[in-house]
Amino acid sequence: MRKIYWRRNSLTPIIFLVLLICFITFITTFHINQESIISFIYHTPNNCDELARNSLLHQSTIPPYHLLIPYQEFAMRTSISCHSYKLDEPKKNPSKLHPRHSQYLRGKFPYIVPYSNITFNDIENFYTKILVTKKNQTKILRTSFASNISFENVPYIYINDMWHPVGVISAQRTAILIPLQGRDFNAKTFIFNIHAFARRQLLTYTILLIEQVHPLGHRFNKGRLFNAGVRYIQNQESLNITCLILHDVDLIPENDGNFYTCEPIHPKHTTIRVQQVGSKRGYTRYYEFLIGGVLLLTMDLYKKVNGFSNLYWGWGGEDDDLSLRFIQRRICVVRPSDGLAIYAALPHPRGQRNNARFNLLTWSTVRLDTDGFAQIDPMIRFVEIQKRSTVTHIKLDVNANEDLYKAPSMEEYQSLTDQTDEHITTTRKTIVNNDLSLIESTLNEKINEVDNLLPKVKHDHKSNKDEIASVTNFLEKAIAEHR
Ligand code: BGN
Repeated sequence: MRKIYWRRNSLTPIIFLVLLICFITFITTFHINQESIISFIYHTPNNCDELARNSLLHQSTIPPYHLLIPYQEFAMRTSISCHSYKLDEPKKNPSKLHPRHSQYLRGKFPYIVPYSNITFNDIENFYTKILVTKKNQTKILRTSFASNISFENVPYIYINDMWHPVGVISAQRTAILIPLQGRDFNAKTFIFNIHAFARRQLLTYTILLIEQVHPLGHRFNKGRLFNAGVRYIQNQESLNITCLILHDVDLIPENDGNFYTCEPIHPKHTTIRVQQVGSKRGYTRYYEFLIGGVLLLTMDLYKKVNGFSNLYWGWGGEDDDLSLRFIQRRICVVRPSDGLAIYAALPHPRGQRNNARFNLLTWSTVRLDTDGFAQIDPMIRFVEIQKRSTVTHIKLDVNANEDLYKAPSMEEYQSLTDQTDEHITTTRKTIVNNDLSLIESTLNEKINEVDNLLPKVKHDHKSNKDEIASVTNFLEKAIAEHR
């Protein structure tokens, strides 16, 4: 009886085993092939001379297991929005004050555009002398650099490189980082206004202007400036900064309800609606998933995505690159409500656009660990650090060690862009074609195998049936005889 039972079921495990082996072979072959195709394409330079000359390519050692993110896709969604997330609204805590409990908040607040002759000394004097000596000043002030100033005189004190509200411990220790090249007037207007704004929110804060003084011209590298600024803050351990505010120099926040506090586990983007100073066209909204302009995040988050890429020279893209880094690390971005996140934009000439940005963005997530904050040190040189209480002015060479980290000229960039464009297109085609033909040939192989196997299985099946019949016959006979 035992024998019959075993034979009756012998077919199912065999077929199952054969199919399993086929499946495993198929999956393994497919993956190995795909990896080796991609790594072959990206690890092998087309032209060795070109590779040696061009450090940009040098740094793009692209591992084989990342997806390409085509421009059309990320333009639609460069960040993940945490739609259901409610911004932190802590209750009043006497030991650590959140700005929402400040008695100085005034809602939408008019910014000041000073006369163009304003100097950094004027700003320093204003906040450390003029304003401080006018106790509880709320009436209008006239100065040589602006008229009708009605900033509130919030009691503040400057200790150990940070501004502290008197008698209050703020919830966070904040650094406002402003990268720039030239744009002096924007910087002075910004600093003049942001102190008043930060004070109405009772922040404990410091302000850093991070200026690129070398190289000059259109080769502005905002990513390197931010990375350098964050490194500076990290090195000043006594500052003990818990919240980084990455701020464009031309944007002035207009509503006190736009709290300059970091959320504990999400980056916060606050530039939702922007109006040009003096324009009658009202506020414009940028694309939904922009994170450029003003971004607030903790040091931990900054390190988690390895900060900014160091490869974006000229205008545009570095912020979208950071977005992609958040996506890669599964971090979503939060935003305050539209009514609060409003800014005035100061006028300035437009920077030279970076034609290579689309291609750089395509490979962004692939470079995450090898191009960013952790790699910044050899690329920068602190030229000068000028400390005032109202601003620490850091002047930087962001292209130090040129041999290693040479930035291509605009012409080199253009040719690189053209070359890379073509390169990407052919690469994608090759991958797709290879995948398709691989799938097709593997399938054909499997079909052949099954075809070959079928007669044997049929034959086995028939002989099994015969054997079962003869044994059953034998048993039936035996039983009958026994009776
Ligand atoms: C985008 C720029 C950003 C910039 C915003 C707002 C690019 C990359 C291709 C989509 N991005 O278009 O860098 O902050 O405009 O000005 O150009």
